[in-house]
Amino acid sequence: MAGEPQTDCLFCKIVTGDIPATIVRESDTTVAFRDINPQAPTHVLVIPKAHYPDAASLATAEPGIAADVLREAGLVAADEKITESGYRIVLNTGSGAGQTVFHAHAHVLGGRGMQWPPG
Ligand code: D5M
Repeated sequence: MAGEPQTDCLFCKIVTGDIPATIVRESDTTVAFRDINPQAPTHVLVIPKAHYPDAASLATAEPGIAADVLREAGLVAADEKITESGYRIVLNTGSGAGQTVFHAHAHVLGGRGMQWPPG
């Protein structure tokens, strides 16, 4: 069923604590933890506790939780003191765009200069 935990999902296992992660924030609906392969001095992932394969399907099914993910991303940036220098929220969607984990997640990246367009 949509939103239910998936036994083969890495991020569902982080939500349940079956796989360890460095958690930096938690809300009723979301968890934020440090990316295992950081691409910037700050690189935190914000995920919904409910399982949806990507951000668009989350926003369609649970727009309130999608908004929670964005709010928490902003709060991570504030905690990490990167709001003034600027930061990037990335929602890779589909393997062609670089998505490797099919549980919705927002990357919060900051603490260094950024290029545009992204690679
Ligand atoms: O991003 C998926 C991200 O998930 C990628 O940047 C690595 C990160 N990752 C993978 N496994 C872990 C664990 N166990 N802890 C923390 N971070 C992890 P994507 O947009 O799908 O490419």
